[in-house]
Amino acid sequence: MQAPVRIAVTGAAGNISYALLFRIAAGDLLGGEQPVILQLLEIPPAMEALRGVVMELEDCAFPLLAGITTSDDAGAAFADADYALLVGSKPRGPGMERGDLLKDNGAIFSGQGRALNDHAARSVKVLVVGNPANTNAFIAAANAPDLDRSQFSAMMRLDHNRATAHLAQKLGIHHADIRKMAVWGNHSATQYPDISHALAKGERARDMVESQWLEEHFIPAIQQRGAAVIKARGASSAASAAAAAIDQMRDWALGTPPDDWISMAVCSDGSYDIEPGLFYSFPVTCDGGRYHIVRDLDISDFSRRRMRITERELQEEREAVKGLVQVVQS
Ligand code: NAX
Repeated sequence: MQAPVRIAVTGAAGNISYALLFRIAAGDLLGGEQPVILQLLEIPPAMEALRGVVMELEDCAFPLLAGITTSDDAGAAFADADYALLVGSKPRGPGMERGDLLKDNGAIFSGQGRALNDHAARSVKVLVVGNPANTNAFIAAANAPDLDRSQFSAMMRLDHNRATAHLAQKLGIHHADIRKMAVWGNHSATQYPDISHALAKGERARDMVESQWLEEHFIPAIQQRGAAVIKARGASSAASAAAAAIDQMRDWALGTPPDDWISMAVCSDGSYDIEPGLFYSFPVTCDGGRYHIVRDLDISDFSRRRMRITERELQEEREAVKGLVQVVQS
């Protein structure tokens, strides 16, 4: 057996974690040979609920689960962590403005960025799930000066998986037969799910669908899918979000399949003329534990307009938290 790796999860008593932790402990993230230690972070009012989750994890007697720690202190939860999944965040309360939500979560993620900087393994990979995920990743990375920004990403895999499944349904094929889906930008209703480069059984998917379906059905359906799940289920996506978190972190750590890519929000290096420094979703390939933004894709005017809209939203979000990031950095 290999030495255990340490996986920190925040918001560990929440809905997504209730699906996520059991799959990590079962070996779905890093494979059936890799023991894991779960380091769980919660806020004090949720520690009792977390105790119940830990009891259930123990009751599963997972062969790969080598230990569990719980804490309400980010430094303790991130100590020597090889992977960190930042799921916990403050939900939008009644009458709360989007700007307030950005600021409240900004405070959480700046503190967690500092704690990762000071306590995590130097090679830690950090996946931000908690919303607003892209800007939270931007804040956490900005507060971790000793870590590289390429060690942070925000989750876009749920959007990517939704888009892949939706296109496959339209074409009447299995979703495994779709490759090279791309979702650009922010994890929000401005995201741009893009089938321009997608292949369906190796053929150009764009040639198989009508423009009207694309513009009036596909793009809005993916942008609004989270809201549709809430409307139907009375609660936000949890199991599918956990599955996407596993998919994104696993592919980042172990590599993307040959001849395919995934969508991942990472620190922009200026590719596709997206402002450097924003945490923007690009198509990426991964190998050796690193991601590489896919280069030189042809971008139509139709796509460019949509990529700009979601970039502008990220710029606005960054403006809303600017003071906080500057204060923390100074
Ligand atoms: P829940 O409200 O069920 O759980 C969140 C948990 O985080 C709670 O147990 C809470 O006590 C904890 N928490 C709050 N502040 C914390 C802090 N400072 N440190 C540690 N833990 C803290 O939400 P859940 O349904 O699990 O969703 C979690 C987050 O994922 C939300 O922000 C949600 O909006 C976001 N999502 C992101 C998605 C994405 O694709 N990026 C999709 C699914 C989901 O909507």
